[in-house]
Amino acid sequence: MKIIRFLKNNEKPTLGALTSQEQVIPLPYSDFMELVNDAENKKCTPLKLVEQLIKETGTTEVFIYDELNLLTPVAAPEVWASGVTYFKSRQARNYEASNGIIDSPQTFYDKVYDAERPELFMKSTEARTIDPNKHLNIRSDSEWQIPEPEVAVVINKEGKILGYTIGNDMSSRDIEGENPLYLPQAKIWKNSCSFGPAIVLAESLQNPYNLEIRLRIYRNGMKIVEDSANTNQLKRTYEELISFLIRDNLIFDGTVLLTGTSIVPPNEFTLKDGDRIEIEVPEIGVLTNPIKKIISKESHVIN
Ligand code: DO4
Ligand code: MG
Repeated sequence: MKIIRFLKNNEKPTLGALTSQEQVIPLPYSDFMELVNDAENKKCTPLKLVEQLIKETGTTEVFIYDELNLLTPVAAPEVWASGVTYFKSRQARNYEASNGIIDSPQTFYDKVYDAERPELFMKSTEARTIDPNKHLNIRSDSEWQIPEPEVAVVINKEGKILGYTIGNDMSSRDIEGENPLYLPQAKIWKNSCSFGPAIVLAESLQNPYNLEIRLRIYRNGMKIVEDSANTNQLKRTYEELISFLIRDNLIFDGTVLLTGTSIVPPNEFTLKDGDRIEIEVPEIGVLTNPIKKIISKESHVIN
């Protein structure tokens, strides 16, 4: 079962169940967590509750998915991210940090790949996260920027996995490569994160460790990057990442945790204003965002 959120009549955030015919049946909630909480109160699972609601209300009011103004499927107060959870990411981070010398001595990226404690970092807040189909920004002060297509888990405050979605951990490779202490600047800026378009309920996803992730980047209407990966290459379990995230931490219901990338566009590639990114996980959907470059002020100095 796939759950989306959209602006009904372009004004009211509304939850919906997405059918296999790409139709949307509205649900009586404005957010995903309302559904989860209602299911808990009624002592049933979100899947059972949605099935029951559809049976009771019928399909008198149905929307066409392609015509909807989509919102992120949950109003996530925070988005966190995991790093170097795939071998490919370890290689790419080493390349950035070593001026292209691949056989450099063991780096902290090698160490974190094997360490018990994973790399986890704050990626975004609700205000910095943008909806499917809306513009993601690229920074004005970076020459090497890429999308990072990632499977993401939606959790409650105890760390229980409620569902799976698709996230884009937009990254600046030159800022991170210059100095790993610049990581927050390489990862966080206005509109540097997007997720969606749907949440697949945890109970309806058969195997989250066998999800194909596909990336396509278009420029001037032409596909210029295409690649894919699979979550079967993930070095850690989702539960392992979550257990470190919630340890001694304050985590809110509806938090999203991106679980790392295994797709890195060719090293000579950087995103440009006007590009369009599509990230597809067939079991979840296609997350599409156009790219807009932040126009630099003449000087970055604040007077
Ligand atoms: O180590 C930096 C971040 C890596 C990352 O975002 C990823 O592996 O997805
Ligand atoms: Mg990432």
